[in-house]
Amino acid sequence: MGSPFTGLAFDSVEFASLATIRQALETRLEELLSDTNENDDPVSQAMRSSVLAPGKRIRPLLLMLAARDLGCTAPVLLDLGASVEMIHTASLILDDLPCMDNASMRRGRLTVHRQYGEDVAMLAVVALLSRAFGVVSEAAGLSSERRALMVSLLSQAIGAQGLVRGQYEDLHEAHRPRSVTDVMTTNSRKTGALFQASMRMAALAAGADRAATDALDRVALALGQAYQLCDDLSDCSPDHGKDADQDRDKATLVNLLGAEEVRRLLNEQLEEADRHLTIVYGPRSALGNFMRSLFPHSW
Ligand code: GRG
Repeated sequence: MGSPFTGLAFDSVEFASLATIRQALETRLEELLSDTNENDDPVSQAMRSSVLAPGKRIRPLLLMLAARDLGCTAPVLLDLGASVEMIHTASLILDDLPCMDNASMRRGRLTVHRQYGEDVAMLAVVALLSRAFGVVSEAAGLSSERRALMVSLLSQAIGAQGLVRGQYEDLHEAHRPRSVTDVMTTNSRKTGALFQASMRMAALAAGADRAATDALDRVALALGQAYQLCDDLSDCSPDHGKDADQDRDKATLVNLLGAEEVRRLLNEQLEEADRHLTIVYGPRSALGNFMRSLFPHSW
């Protein structure tokens, strides 16, 4: 297996640009998904092609920048980031299936089930989740207690009260009349949960104290809300690689409140995220810059 931070000595990560960190993550993802000689079967191909397709890598970058700016530059950050990206990609593959959003395009490519069939797509989801948990449980340089805590965080973020519940609500309740609070709770489960797990993993990896961990929690949840609000407005880093107009008949906040009010709520969430970020890192941080880059029309 290759070096955990191929092409980049990790102590230089302290000063590395976002582009360099992103590239190191891509390389690590490739390594982690190609580490046996027997991975030319359709499921392995589907895993690689979906994960290595051009995603924005928001969750791993949040994790890596949050930990690095707390003083942790351990190579294991790449593995933790890669595992979160595998879980996120698994959720996208499942979300795209005919029984869910029935999407044909994702990340600029045909969705996995369109390319490989539904059976392969579902098996790739299971295998990606399994690979992600394997990577975290074997992560070098972390105590077994921290590894176990991270596995537990991820399992809760995905599980019946996390992404899974958010997805269920989205599928079964979004076409009925809903309150603003209900929509925001679903958004938090669909998006906030994995942002939060990423930030908590960063805090654990860096050995952050309670105050910093709590502040990062608040950042993650506000960011999750902001990201969904922005998505509703189709206003942030537009993902041209997926099917358009999937939300037309849904109880989104734009449909419930109108675009102007949603813009106000968006600014409120971004201010909340910024306030808590400043508590941890001060007014100028790489994480803050990255966060702002996700909302180009809102700063
Ligand atoms: C198998 C982990 C797992 C979960 C099962 C299917 C499901 C439950 C959850 C899906 C929830 C879902 C689709 C949430 C949307 C999250 C979201 C904001 C997706 C878009 O994320 P971006 O913009 O996409 O970061 P890229 O492609 O850039 O990574």
